[in-house]
Amino acid sequence: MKTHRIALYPGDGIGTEVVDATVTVLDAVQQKLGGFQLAYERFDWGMAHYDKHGRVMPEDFLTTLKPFDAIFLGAVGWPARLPDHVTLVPLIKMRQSFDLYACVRPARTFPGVPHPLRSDEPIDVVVVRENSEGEYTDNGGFFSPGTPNEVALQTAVHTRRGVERILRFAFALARKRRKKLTMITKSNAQKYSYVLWDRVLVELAPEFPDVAIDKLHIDAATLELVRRPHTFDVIVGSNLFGDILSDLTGGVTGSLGLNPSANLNPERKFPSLFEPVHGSAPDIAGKGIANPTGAILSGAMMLEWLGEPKAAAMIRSAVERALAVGNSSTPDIGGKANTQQITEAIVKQLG
Ligand code: GGG
Repeated sequence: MKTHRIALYPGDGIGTEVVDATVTVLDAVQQKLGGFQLAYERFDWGMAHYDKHGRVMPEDFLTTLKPFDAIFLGAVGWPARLPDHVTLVPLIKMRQSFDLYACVRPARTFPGVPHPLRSDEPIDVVVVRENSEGEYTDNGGFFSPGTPNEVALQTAVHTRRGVERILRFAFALARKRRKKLTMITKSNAQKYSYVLWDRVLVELAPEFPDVAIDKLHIDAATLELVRRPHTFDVIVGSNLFGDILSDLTGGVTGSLGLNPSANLNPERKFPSLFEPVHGSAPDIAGKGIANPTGAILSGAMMLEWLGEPKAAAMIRSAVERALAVGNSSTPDIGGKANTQQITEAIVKQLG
């Protein structure tokens, strides 16, 4: 029987709650289907580690994680205690050191889940976010810190190799879906970095003649994703734009709590990382009302990646059925159920 080794990194706030819920569902699926096993190892990094050791993760954490088949993360951050730019470091380090350059963030509407838009057209989009460079490169510094003359410099890095590989990935994904790719830039104002994106898109397009291409600047994209989100299929953008747009696609489809994500190393040289799109939500942490759906669907993405498509499909259908019933919805999607109740409802729907 195939065993997949999973590193669990629950992190902070509701991260631990949604990871526990996901493990419950993953365990139920493996018991029902058989044929594979998940062997977890749990790492209590984040604020818990900081309290004991004065840092959010051990220095050698990447060496610890490298032998795993996949990493499953809950959420990071507790801004009242430590600045977010400190708690986010391990996540960015994993993405950059393990070359997890393709961040895949699907968002869709679900029958039974209200969303804030007037139109009832179903929405089904995937944001593909460049995940290894761009605006999240650790490249900058302060000059004369704390003085009236202070200068902060932060330089984004966009390499031809980085842009080309993420566009190829997005084209290939669009080809498997509704064959429509929208690239987001701000090349009218950022005349070097995003002009490179424009050029590479034109160069690659002939390789994908069956994929219809559209381009939008980030400002227009935010407007159009509210006005006509159902017309989008695959959206590709830089690290920062992908991060922003995937919160928006979460918002227009009902709740960020529903959205999964995969941080992939498509060449499989390193373990890929799976996490809900949402953060640690300190305001509701410990109350037992977090929506675990985004994390559970991230678990489905992980199983698909690990070569267990049947198990992944089983989870997706169970989530869909549980949400359609309605009485198992958490408060973020207008219901009264708690994390445990929606998790039990999903397990029940596994059939
Ligand atoms: N679920 C992971 C998490 O905590 N995300 C919060 C966040 O701010 N992430 C930033 C990013 O994805 O770059």
